[in-house]
Amino acid sequence: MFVDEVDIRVSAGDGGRGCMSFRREKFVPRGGPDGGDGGTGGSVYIVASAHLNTLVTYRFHPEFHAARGTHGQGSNRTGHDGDDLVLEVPIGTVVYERAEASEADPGALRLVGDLARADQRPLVARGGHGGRGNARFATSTNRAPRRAEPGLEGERKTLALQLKLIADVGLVGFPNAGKSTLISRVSSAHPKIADYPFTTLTPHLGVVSLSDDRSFVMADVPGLIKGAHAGQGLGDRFLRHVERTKLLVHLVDVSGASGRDAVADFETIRRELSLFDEALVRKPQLGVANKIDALDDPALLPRLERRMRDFSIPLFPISAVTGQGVPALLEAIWSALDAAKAKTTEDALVAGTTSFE
Ligand SMILES: Nc1nc2c(ncn2[C@@H]2O[C@H](COP(=O)(O)OP(=O)(O)OP(=O)(O)O)[C@@H](O)[C@H]2O)c(=O)[nH]1
Ligand SMILES: [Mg+2]
Repeated sequence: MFVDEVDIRVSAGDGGRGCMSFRREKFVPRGGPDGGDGGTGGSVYIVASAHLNTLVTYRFHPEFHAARGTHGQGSNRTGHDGDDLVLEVPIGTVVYERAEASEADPGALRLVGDLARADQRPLVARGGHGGRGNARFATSTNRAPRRAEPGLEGERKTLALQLKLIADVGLVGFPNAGKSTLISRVSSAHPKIADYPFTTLTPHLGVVSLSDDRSFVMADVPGLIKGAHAGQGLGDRFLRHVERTKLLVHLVDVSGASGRDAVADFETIRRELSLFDEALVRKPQLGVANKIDALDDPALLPRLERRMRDFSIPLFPISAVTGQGVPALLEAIWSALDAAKAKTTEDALVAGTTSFE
């Protein structure tokens, strides 16, 4: 089960109580104060782990508590600190804190951390400090303080976790365009393929290997239709998985079997992408005319090519079923990725930063 959005509640441990106690010793009539401090409560951390690829475990288990600090004791014994709690999430998870929600308002989100790299580990709820024991309150004028503090409460938070897959290339297009057929041909990913729309209900990642140890990760994103940004079809909820890709591959069905015009399909999807986020259409893009084995209007290809050229998008005719044109497409994807990487590096240099990846 693929789960890419979930709310969880985390509570850090409360601090232990400070102790009030006085020394009792044989032959010492009045011992001084010896109440120890309470221990600190455990904190909650979230860590990005390469071993996970969905948030599904949190769907069924959304409440987490770190251990509390134990209370201080006599003879100046400090309470034990509570153990921290570390929750693992897949790399690519974005962690938000949700403001107090009400029935009408689901609560505004504040970004806590974007876990794009393994082992990033933000603190999400801090454990409470332990209270001070009465030994701490002794002064020259008050040698027998009858005062100790309670521990402080640990932080309690509602977090919204959102997974954004990390792929180099995102495949976008209408349902039935052949996205899943292509990814299963070029990688070992095997999403369901069938001759009806919305076959693929969740994103799939595939590693595409080329000669000379070159490889990249491709994401098959469930089909988009007109009105996706307003929730039509599966809506645009999966589009955030292509937000981080360096390149979009826009697949269009040119077989004519859909009964729609391929050029209009291209324009529709482009519009849906820009309505979701203008930055998506500014990404480098490649166009793919799929199903050329079943092309019945030869005039369609030049027409589509011309329209894509208006946006500087090159067009690659392929058949995901027979494999025709696929090697050339993969090489073009590789070159475009290379160019995109070089550009990121250049931008980073221009911006004067030295820490680019
Ligand atoms: N003739 C022909 N049929 C193809 C080609 N590529 C895909 N198909 C067929 O088109 C249908 C849809 O393919 P899918 O790969 O499931 O399409 P999709 O884009 O993943 O569709 P959704 O998951 O619904 O968004 C299947 O019946 C495929 O066999 C092709 O190159 N030529
Ligand atoms: Mg599919």
